[in-house]
Amino acid sequence: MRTTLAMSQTPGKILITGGAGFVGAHLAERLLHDRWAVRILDNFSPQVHGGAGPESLPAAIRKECEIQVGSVVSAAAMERALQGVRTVAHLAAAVGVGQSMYRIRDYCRANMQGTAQLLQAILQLRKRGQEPPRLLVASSMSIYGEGSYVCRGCGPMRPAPRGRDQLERGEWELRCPGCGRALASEATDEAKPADPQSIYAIGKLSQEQMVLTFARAYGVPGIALRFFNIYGPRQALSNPYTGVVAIFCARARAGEPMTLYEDGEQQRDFVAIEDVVEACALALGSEDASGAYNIGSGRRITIRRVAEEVAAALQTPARIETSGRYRVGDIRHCRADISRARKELGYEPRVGLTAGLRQLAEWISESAAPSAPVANAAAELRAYGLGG
Ligand code: UD2
Repeated sequence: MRTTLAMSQTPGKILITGGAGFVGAHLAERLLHDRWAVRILDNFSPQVHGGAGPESLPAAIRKECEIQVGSVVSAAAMERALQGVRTVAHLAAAVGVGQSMYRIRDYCRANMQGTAQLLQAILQLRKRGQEPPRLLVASSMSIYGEGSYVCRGCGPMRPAPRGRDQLERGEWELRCPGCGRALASEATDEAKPADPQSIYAIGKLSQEQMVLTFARAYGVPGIALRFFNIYGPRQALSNPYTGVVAIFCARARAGEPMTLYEDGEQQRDFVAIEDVVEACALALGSEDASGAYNIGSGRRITIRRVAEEVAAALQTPARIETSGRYRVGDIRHCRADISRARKELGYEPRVGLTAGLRQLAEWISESAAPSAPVANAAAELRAYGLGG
């Protein structure tokens, strides 16, 4: 049975770290609507915000949230941000998977050190009599590495990632180590052991484990939401290290081809920001949610199909190129098994990809969303020997 916070109860003050980011700002709007008092701590990283500050945030957030500009790695900023809060949604993170492989120190600092600072600051305030807050941390499907698979001959498989020689040969699918058959991908549930394949993913796994371990030790609820591939309005299109949907939109708008890595038949689980925010609100409103939950759509789609859907949503005759190139560390297929979130949080994704991309396209056409070319991210990966 699920227990939710009683409607008469005011939910109190929440701190959203990274509250000016894509997920954070959508969550802030939703929680304002649900009568939370929302405080944001964000460093307005230029890679995400293009040099803009709080003035660029939606009006409701500017008017109704308390916005503190600062970094999660600063003890003083963190302690200030935590004053009087009953709940923390820890979303602040550096989020470029490829970039994490050559800016290792920056990523460890923002993601691991930032989380350490959050937890340390909570203990500082506890010494002064403030109850430790409930904790929700943004985790990621990246912690799984490859998704779950099955071999028709040998049964369920959790294969090791593809080696560089396999990628060099252009053999994209995973094969059964026993009989050599191509493996079929299956939904991945939370019991799959973690197998992170990037510094970013190691950081996400550490954040999740740090928060859940801390929560258990100090007797507060701790929740990690493992987000799959999120997309939607206000995604930072100019950030070349963001996800494939943003990259495809930026390229199509700039009249450049959308480039498919590998053969374009790799599969992912794309989840609309609206569904992600609903999952967060459900988790925050639940009295007994704890531990890790997959948050995706539960549906698989190929990247080629995503490119076609983006072109249709933007109503552009965009070119789609199959490059045969690859990125070291990319997985082949991963889709969420969302049974646990369904059962324990009451989560039910509602926005299909076509409708979700239409919302994204509307935002792009209404706003002056920047359309920077994104070629440099791929070039940087190649310069470090991380792309083929
Ligand atoms: C990574 C993380 C995920 C999340 C996401 C944020 C992993 C396994 N997952 O997911 O947790 O943080 O990044 O964006 O690390 N692709 C193209 N053309 C392009 C760009 C990408 O074909 O121009 C392909 C890419 O090879 C991959 C798929 O699109 O197969 C998705 O790539 P992505 O970077 O959007 O996200 P993904 O799944 O690596």
